[in-house]
Amino acid sequence: MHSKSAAPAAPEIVFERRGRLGVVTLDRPKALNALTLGMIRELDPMLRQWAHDHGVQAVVIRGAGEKAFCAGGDVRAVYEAGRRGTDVLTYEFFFEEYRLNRRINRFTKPYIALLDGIAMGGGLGLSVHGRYRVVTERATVAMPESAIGLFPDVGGSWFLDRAPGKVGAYLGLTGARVKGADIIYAGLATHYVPSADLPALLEALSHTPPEAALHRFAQDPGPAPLAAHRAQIDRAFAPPTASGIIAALGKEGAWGQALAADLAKKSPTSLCATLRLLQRHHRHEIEDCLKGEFRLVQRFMAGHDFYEGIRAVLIDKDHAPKWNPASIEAVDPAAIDAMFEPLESGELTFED
Ligand code: QUE
Repeated sequence: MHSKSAAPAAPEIVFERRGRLGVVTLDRPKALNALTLGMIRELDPMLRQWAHDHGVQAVVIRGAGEKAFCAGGDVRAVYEAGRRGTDVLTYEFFFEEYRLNRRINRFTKPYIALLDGIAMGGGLGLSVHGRYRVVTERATVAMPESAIGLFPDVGGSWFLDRAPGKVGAYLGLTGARVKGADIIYAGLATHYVPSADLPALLEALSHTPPEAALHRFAQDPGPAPLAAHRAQIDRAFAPPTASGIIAALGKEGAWGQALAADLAKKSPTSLCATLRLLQRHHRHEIEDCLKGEFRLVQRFMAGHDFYEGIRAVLIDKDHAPKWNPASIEAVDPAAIDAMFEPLESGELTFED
């Protein structure tokens, strides 16, 4: 039978009103709530409407299921579209995702993300730009794109730049996964609340000013392990080139040598572009950051390493990508700078 089912397709994102709260639930738990273009196309207009709805005092966003807030963008769909040569998705997905990231960044009402599981890449783009980000003991946060031949986008050049010292460069280059206290230390979250208290927090948010509700439930996350490595991070990630950073890590004992070995597995183009991105966008506004990231992502979509990275990590899962260029020394710095040049057409713009 090919007749249409009477039941609508399962929604990927759910919107509810609870008192004066607008609640968003990312609802693809089997895919770790990875963000699809369809979800972006529902969330963006809902936020636009809620921004002007006097009955909505604040917005909460969370992920369905036990494991994830949002593991990232649906890069597998982008990969398949790009490989077929139908580049509308490789264009539209990032264009609309980055516009949504900027809408969240500029949202004038309290926007509260509940990070009770994995939040990576595109998942951070849906949370870090909001006014409040709550992490639990189950939160794991990372910008892991250098492993898939991409770079820390979704405003990464804005929010990693605002982390203390060289912590942003450390997170963006290595893709390090960080937990509770470190997430707050890096500026990526604002409050720590035990997972078991989230239902009560949500209830309080539905009838209490967000600041009061958050203050009532927030606990001390304990010491940040990252703080213990701050001096080493600031020294090792200070050099202006990727090869300089790897050499500096080699002089930071076992900790640094393990990180240098990690970095050697990442896409050389990704590492060089990430470093250049952070340098070029230092202290820039969100629109500038996203516009530059959009130029860069379009160059990555036209290149090699993104397709090889997705193949190695998400398709074949051999975790043995063959990067091209294969080494940092073989990456032409002029070619990296050329990736930031204006697009011939279709630059990222912001309308409202
Ligand atoms: C690096 C990444 C991503 C990744 C793995 C990496 C990423 C991403 C996903 C992902 C995970 C689960 C899914 C999905 C995508 O994995 O950005 O569709 O169901 O989105 O090592 O950057």
